[in-house]
Amino acid sequence: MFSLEGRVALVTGAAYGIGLAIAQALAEAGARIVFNCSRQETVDRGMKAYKELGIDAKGYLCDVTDEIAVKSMVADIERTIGTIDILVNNAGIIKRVPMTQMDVEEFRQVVNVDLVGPFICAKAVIPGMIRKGHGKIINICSLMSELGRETVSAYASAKGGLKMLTRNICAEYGEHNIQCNAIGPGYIATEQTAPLREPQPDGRPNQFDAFIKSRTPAARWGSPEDLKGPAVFLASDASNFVNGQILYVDGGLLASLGHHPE
Ligand code: NAP
Ligand code: GCO
Repeated sequence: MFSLEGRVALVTGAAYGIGLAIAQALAEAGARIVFNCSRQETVDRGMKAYKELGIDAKGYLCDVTDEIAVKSMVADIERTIGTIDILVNNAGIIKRVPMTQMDVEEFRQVVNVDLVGPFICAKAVIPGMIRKGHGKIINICSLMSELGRETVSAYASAKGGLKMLTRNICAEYGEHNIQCNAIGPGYIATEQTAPLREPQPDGRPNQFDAFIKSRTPAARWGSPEDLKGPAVFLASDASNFVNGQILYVDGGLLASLGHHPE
């Protein structure tokens, strides 16, 4: 029930980081991988990574906020490879700026990529899934789908909206045997969170690094590898009666108040 043999998976923004790990897991379960990024150099970086992993992936230069480009990419995938069975809405950005100092255009850009992009991609693949009689959509949410913190107002707003888009796709398309769920990663060690982990300019440890380790029962940052199993589960027949759920893969962070300092 965990096999993805014969399935076509589009993982957006999957040149490195969480997207690459998820795509690798889906490939190891048998899926054919397609991915896209908004910069050619990133597509090239991704193609090199897949080749080194022995994965025959196809990469597209496509910005998830550009509906015309997304529809063209999906049509080309359907024509050259096959109908998309699995969509992972992974592409995302973050801007860490105190809200009162954030330009409205910066706010709009984050929401555009992190919320409008998944809408555009899901809207493009659902018709094919309906024709085929099944489909899996996995949105990559966040702890910020549930919690706020300083400097991430745009990101939290987008990821909170993505949680509700997940539930709405479930409600609207469940009758077509389409399951739309989300993975909510905790704090994962990728390029996106590097500024939260790197030592301070004077060489002292990053206080946020210590904070996250104290807030997380697992007492560590997650790795993209930690997301592989949950992704295969939600992409496979093993989750055919799971719909509209957010699966938090956070080392227990959301369940805990955190350790009282000694
Ligand atoms: P990352 O290292 O910053 O990678 C983001 C990827 O998305 C890159 O390949 C990037 O390539 C692509 N991308 C960005 N904007 C795009 C656009 N407009 N169109 C297409 N592709 C685009 O991020 P990550 O840490 O792996 O995170 C991946 C996802 O997980 C994001 O949605 C993030 O919000 C979410 N997440 C991350 C964490 C964490 O702790 N790392 C935790 C929870 C959720 P280009 O720049 O070339 O387009
Ligand atoms: C931040 C981090 C987080 C993680 C992730 C947590 O600045 O707080 O980037 O937002 O990326 O979303 O689930």
